Amino acid sequence: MYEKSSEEEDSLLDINIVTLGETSVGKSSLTCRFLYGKFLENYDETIEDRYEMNQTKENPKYHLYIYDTGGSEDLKKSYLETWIKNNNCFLLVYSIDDANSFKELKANCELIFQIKKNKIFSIILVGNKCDLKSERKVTEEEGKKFAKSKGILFSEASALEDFNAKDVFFMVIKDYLKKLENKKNKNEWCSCC
Ligand SMILES: Nc1nc2c(ncn2[C@@H]2O[C@H](COP(=O)(O)OP(=O)(O)OP(=O)(O)O)[C@@H](O)[C@H]2O)c(=O)[nH]1
Ligand SMILES: [Mg+2]
Repeated sequence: MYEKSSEEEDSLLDINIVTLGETSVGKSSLTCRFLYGKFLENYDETIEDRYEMNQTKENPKYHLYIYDTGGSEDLKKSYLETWIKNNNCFLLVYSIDDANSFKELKANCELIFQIKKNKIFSIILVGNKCDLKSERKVTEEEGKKFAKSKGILFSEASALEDFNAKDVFFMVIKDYLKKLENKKNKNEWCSCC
């Protein structure tokens, strides 16, 4: 286990990723792929699971927290705004065989922009279950077009086939770190803000 010095401890950054999306779209399956490299065979409805990723020598710069949320209406009614307020990276997950799961995410995306306003945050739209080719209801183009219109990242993925499942987490982390770096550079050059 990599031991941090007290100086490093102070300078560590918190990256809080939250998975959002309708029930059964594969939020927990993607999370499990990212954390453990495994596919969840049995469906188990989530309420809220919190994971903390151990620091490694290769990744000593940030604390990574993942909040895997449940997609039920009751949970979202009670907690959606809190999940948005408390986190800075968002994995908006829909399932490519479920048009409604894509439609619902559009509203969630708007809400993130409203709540986070001028704060630094990053969003990736994830079209999961892209292995279900014959059951596809949402085209890749539709996902890309919506993401482009909002200036957010986009990727299709399959937790089952381990296709882009880990990459979607790395993409959102990288984008968030880039935004923080840009802000820092801007502040160093501009004395008025
Ligand atoms: N074919 C296919 N099935 C998947 C994939 N990802 C998840 N599933 C299946 O979809 C079902 C729901 O997956 P979960 O990961 O539990 O979904 P969730 O979004 O966490 O659901 P809630 O916790 O209820 O909000 C399970 O039966 C998974 O095995 C995928 O990439 N492809
Ligand atoms: Mg779940």
